[in-house]
This record gives sequence, C-alpha cells and structure tokens, in this order.
Amino acid sequence: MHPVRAYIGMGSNLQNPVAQVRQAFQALAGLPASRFIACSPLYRTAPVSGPPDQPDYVNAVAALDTALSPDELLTALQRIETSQGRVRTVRWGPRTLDLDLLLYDALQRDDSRLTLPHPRLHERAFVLYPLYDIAPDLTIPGRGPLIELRKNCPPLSLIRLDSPN
Ligand code: A4P
Ligand code: MG
Repeated sequence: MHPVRAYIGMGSNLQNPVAQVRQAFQALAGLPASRFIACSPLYRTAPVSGPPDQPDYVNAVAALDTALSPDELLTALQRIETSQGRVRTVRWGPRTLDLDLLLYDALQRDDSRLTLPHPRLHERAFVLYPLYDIAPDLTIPGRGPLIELRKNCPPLSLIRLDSPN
C-alpha cells in the first residue's frame, strides 16, 4: 500500500503545553508504518469556543506519511492523547493534549467516528496558520486553497513562539 500524507493538529492548554506538544511530536514520529515529515512552529493562541476562563493554548501541526488507515491513525492518535493524560470531560474544555486528524490525503468522509477534512479546520486561525507554515500549496477538499482560507482568517490572538524552549 502506498503511504498517504496526513496532517495532524495538536493543541494543549494544561500541564506545560509546550512540553505536551513536543512530546506529541515525538510520539507521532514513533508511529508504526509511518514516516514523520514535518512539524510547524508552535503558536500561543486564545481559546476558541468552550469555557471562556480556560488558559491559552499552544497549537501546532504535524505532517506524516502513513500506511495506516484513517481509522487506525485516529485510534493511534487517541492512544497518544490518553497516554499524555487526556481526560474527556467538558466539550471544548481544557486538555493536556488534543490531536485532531485534519486531513488524510484528499479523503472526504463524514460518519459518527471521523469527519475529514476536520469539520472546523477551515475557520480556525490556530490550525490554518501552522498548516500553511508546512504546506502552503494545499487545497482543502470541499473548502478551497489553504492560502485563501488563511487570508480570510485574521491571526487574532495568535502568537508564534519562535524559540519554544
Ligand atoms: N472525530 C471526528 N472527526 C475527527 C477528526 N477529524 N479528528 C471524533 C479527530 N477526531 C474526530 O473528539 C470528539 C470525537 O470527534 C472523537 O471521539 C472522534 O471520534 P475529542 O477529541 O474527544 O473531543 P474535543 O477535542 O473536545 O472535541 P472536538 O470536536 O475535537 O473539538 P475541537 O474542534 O478539536 O476543539 N482553542 C484554541 N485556541 N486551540 C485549540 O486547540 N481546541 C478546541 C477543541 C477548542 N478551542 C480551542 C482549541
Ligand atoms: Mg479533538
């Protein structure tokens, strides 16, 4: 089976978010049947949706070539979230680590387990900016060129962490 390019959005706003995101990059680099391609810079971002009193997030995007199926990849991402202490309580609430499957090649799918492309990616600066950093020529199936989506989404409350150490 030919590997396909997948993009994964990462977010954390609890328990040292920079370290959480870096640890997640390491975990992704260790996935079976997959090759780590790139990681974006990290961004500090204000919370979007969910309880307004939660801490700022650190967000980033990773690219992976993988021979895992979409379901296998989602299961692997959920396992990494759990191993980094993710507890699911409030929807859109604070979390140690959120891994969203943003894109799996150009696959479009919508069922109870998985929606591809990720249903909110096209309207979220905290996804569009780091995704553009590593894949400026992408087209989002059903949504159009990434460069246009990014242009229409001002980077409000988005700070690039140039030296995340
Ligand atoms: N699911 C369906 N499609 C996907 C997909 N493409 N990738 C299902 C991942 N999961 C997908 O996800 C709930 C269910 O979505 C899963 O069981 C899976 O089968 P979850 O991670 O358990 O719950 P969640 O993260 O609370 O919900 P959701 O809908 O993923 O939230 P979002 O949209 O990811 O929003 N603000 C800032 N600044 N930065 C953030 O990172 N993140 C959120 C979470 C809200 N506000 C934020 C940030
Ligand atoms: Mg999620």
